[in-house]
Amino acid sequence: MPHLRLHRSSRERVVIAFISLALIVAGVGLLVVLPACGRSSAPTPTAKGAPAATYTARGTIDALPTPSADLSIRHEPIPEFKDKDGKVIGMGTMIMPFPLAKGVTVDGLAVGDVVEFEFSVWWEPRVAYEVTRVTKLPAGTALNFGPAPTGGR
Ligand SMILES: [Cu+2]
Repeated sequence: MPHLRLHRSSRERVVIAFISLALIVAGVGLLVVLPACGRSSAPTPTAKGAPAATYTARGTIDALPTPSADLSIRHEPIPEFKDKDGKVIGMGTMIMPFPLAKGVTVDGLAVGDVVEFEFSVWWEPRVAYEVTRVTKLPAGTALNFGPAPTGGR
């Protein structure tokens, strides 16, 4: 009976199609679930504890952050800057990368802008800086990039 045989095989095709569909759905489900698990177990970026110190400084925006580079600021001397042991060593003018603390944005800032900013320092487990606030100062605000007045070495 060619007709019956045809009927059977088309029913088999339907069953195979359903099994394939089920496997595809299961596969896609795994792909969706696995990265979500990976994301939730990722280490938090701010597992550093309380900062050793926080400073306020002024400078100009040298470069805005990109996916591969931090915000870069040319800052005035920071005479009160302390080393790992708490000794005041000061920090002279430099162009320095500043990772942004969570929630801090540079919206409205452009290269060359004069800013006042606050940043925290950690020495443990390794030296790290994070900008916690960036405030734009009026254009033309005079900065002094002179040598650091420090008691440092
Ligand atoms: Cu610096």
